[in-house]
Parts: sequence; structure tokens; C-alpha cells
Amino acid sequence: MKFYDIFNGDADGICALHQLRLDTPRESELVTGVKRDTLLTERVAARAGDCLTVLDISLRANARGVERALADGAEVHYFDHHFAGELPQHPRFHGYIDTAHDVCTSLIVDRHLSGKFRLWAVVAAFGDNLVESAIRAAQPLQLDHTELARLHELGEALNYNAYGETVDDLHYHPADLYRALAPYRDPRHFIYDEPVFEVLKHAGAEDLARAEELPLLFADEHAAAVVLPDAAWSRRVNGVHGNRLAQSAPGRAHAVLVARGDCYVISVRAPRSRPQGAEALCSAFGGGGREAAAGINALPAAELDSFLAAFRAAFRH
Ligand SMILES: [Mn+2]
Repeated sequence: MKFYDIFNGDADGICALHQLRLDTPRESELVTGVKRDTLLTERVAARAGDCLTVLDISLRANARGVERALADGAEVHYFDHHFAGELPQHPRFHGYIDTAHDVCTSLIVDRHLSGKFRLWAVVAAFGDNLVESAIRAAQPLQLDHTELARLHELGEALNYNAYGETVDDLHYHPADLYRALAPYRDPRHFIYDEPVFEVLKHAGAEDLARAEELPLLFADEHAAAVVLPDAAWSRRVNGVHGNRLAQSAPGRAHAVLVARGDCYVISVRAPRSRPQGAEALCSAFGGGGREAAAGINALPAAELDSFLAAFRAAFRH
């Protein structure tokens, strides 16, 4: 019989697992990856009697992997806050799913453990950008402002580490990051005793400074675009950089392009003041997403000019 701990490599996934293993320590195989690696259950070939704990990845995306594990005789404990679709009706499936907008997986685990390792749930909620939920969860702990600010920074730093195309782009493999914090019941001790927090904080600031140094490809009151080079730091920072640009000019649409061989990986954010049109634009170039934010996985360089023209036209008013 074997245990598998399968978790999103971001702050929420790591802190969810950490709380569970502080409560129930066990030798397990860790299955994780970058934030966008959400099909993790498909990597596991479970056998009868095995036990899978799955954290912070959508059940809808993993329906096939879970179904297979159950059919092979394994037990599945599933904690998550993303859209789930239909839950498997199976005696060996145990679902802890809550898709409320102010809940993250670590808060679901915190509820399951009656708040036993609340500090780590607070870190995770900050990491998932659920600032109000984090502050609410921290209330009974009576932390001072400085402590709360440090936990906020730690959440952001752990979360930042998960951004990249593959784990090679990351500063720490998420499994190593989990192992580094596994001995700590209190994140404040982790912050002071391990170099990890400082390393990630500085690396994130450095990546962002590099991105901010790049000139915009063009910018007017309606739209702006920037191209990041084909480099690991670009793949780590493009999301944060895009958010910063959007915050700095709420009336403007933004396109962040990351060069990748002879293609571009593109993310488009509609103006915050009028969050529409990103999906239609990107789907015309083989991409997809939501009205407010969408993307294209691989735009051939030859189509760059027509994309940029369409981008400007889409947000001209
Ligand atoms: Mn999450």
C-alpha cells in the first residue's frame, strides 16, 4: 500500500498539504508541478489499497485520473476550491469541495482540522490573493501588523515560485519547497530560520525590475503591449507584470507577449474599467479564456502584426 500526496505547486497547494501532514505525518510520494500543471492525477498509477490525497487542482480536469484510481481500487481524498463538475459517487471517494469565491484549499483543510495549523492557512490565503479571507482567518490569532505583513509576503513569495512553464523555470521545485517548510509548525520560524523566503522575495523583485525596464511595444490611452524575451524569468514574471500594468492604467487594455522559439505566448487583459473583449480577440487567433482575461498559447511570429492590429482595433473605444 502506497500513499500519494498530489498538490498544486503554489502557496495554497503546498500549505494545504503541510497542514494535513503536520496533523497526520506519513511517508508519501509527492506529485506536483508548476501552477498551471493541473492534470496531476494522470501521473499516478495507483493500485488497490493505495491512498491518494489531492489538493488544489480542479476535479473537473482530473475526473479521468480520479475515476481510474477508484476503478483500480485506490482511496481518494480530494480537497479543492475550483469548479468541480459532478462528484464521483463512490464509497472510496471523499470530497471536500467548496467553490465559494472567498475560500481557498488551505482554508478548506483548516476547517477540516478545526483551525489547528491556522497560520499556514493564513499564508495560503494571502498567496491566493484572498486578502480579506486571510485577515479574517488570522483574527483569533491576534497577530500584530508586522507579523501579518510578513505572512502576507511569505504567501506571495511561495505563490510566485510556482509560475513558469515547467519546473526548470522555478527557483525551487515545489516538492523541495514543501520539504523545506515541512519541519515548521509556525511560518514565522520558517521565515527567520530558512533562507527560502529571502531568496524568493529578492528573486521576485529582481524579475519584476527586469520586466519594468523593458520599453512597451506601444502604448496609448486605449491599449499597450510589451514583449518579454524567451527566458525563464519572463515565464515567471509575465503574470505579475501584466497585473501591475493593468493596475497602473485601469482604462487601458494590455497584451503581454513572451517569445517562445518562433512563437509568442500571449496574455490579454481587457481594461479594468470595461472588462470585456479579451476572449473574442484571443479565440480569433486560436486561444481562449474569459471576457476580462484571455490568452493564446502559441501565436506564430508571422501572425504578430495581424494580432497587434486586431488587439488595437478591439479596444479602440
Ligand atoms: Mn488555490
